Amino acid sequence: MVNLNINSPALSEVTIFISDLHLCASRPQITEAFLNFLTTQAKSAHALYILGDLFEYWAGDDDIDNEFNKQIIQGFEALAASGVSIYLMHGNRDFLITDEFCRAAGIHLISDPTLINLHGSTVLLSHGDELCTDDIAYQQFRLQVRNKQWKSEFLNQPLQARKNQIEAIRVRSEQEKSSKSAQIMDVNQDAVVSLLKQYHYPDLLIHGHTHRPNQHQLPVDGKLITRWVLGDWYEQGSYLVCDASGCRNVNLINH
Ligand code: LP5
Ligand code: MN
Repeated sequence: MVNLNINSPALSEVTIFISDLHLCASRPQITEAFLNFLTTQAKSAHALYILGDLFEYWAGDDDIDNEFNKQIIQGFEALAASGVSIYLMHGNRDFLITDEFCRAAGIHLISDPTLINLHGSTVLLSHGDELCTDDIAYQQFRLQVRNKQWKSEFLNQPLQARKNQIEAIRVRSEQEKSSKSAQIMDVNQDAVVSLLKQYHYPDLLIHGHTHRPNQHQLPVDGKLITRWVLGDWYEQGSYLVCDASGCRNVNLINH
């Protein structure tokens, strides 16, 4: 079990959770909204948690010199220098991020799932893709690409060759998604319950991936557990903000 020894925030402090930003050079408005978010809302937080899919895709840490990526890294560096703790979890798009990127950006890489303590509540964090167990084709793909040897062989190829392969997989993924039902691409209730039991019934579960921002109440063995689902940043930025009195989803305007 991954149980992170992260300092719980003081009573007056807020913690922010985001995921599924899918940042890329071809969506400049979202990039601008995100860089602006880092200097405003995120800057006033105790900690910022990014629960996966920060980037549209990540082909390897040797891409940190890319102009677009540099801009994002600088945004994080400034936020970290201002005293905000930044935590990043892998998503299905950017699980090839490793220490080099995190060091440059001043980010702490955390495992999926990670359990934290927030004002006395236990909070389980996950990207959420592993909970979509009805999506058999995706879970098989996931098993293959998360394999250590497979990753190392993939990373041994030139950067551009990797990007070309990822683009091809993106096309295939979009084709396959168009014939999958919405239900197949959502989390499986049994998988959620099993994870919550494994982590000893946390008060909250926060995840992204499904792009269905919502708050669900789930009774598990007599305990009512809240499952927060984070929104994506395709059309509009959004974040979950938690303080000692609770959590709420906030949409960003004006990007
Ligand atoms: O991301 P999202 O939400 O759009 O879709 C996901 C699942 N798709 C993926 C694929 C990623 O979007 C693209 C790859 C990311 C880069 C990873 C870097 C390193 C890997 C490099 C590999 C060479 O995760 C999608 C889910 C959906 O979430 C909802 O949960 O349904 O899953 C799929 O669509 C997967 C397909 O069902 C199976 C794909 C088989 C591809 C086989 C490879 C084909 C040959 C490629 C040529 C080189
Ligand atoms: Mn995802």
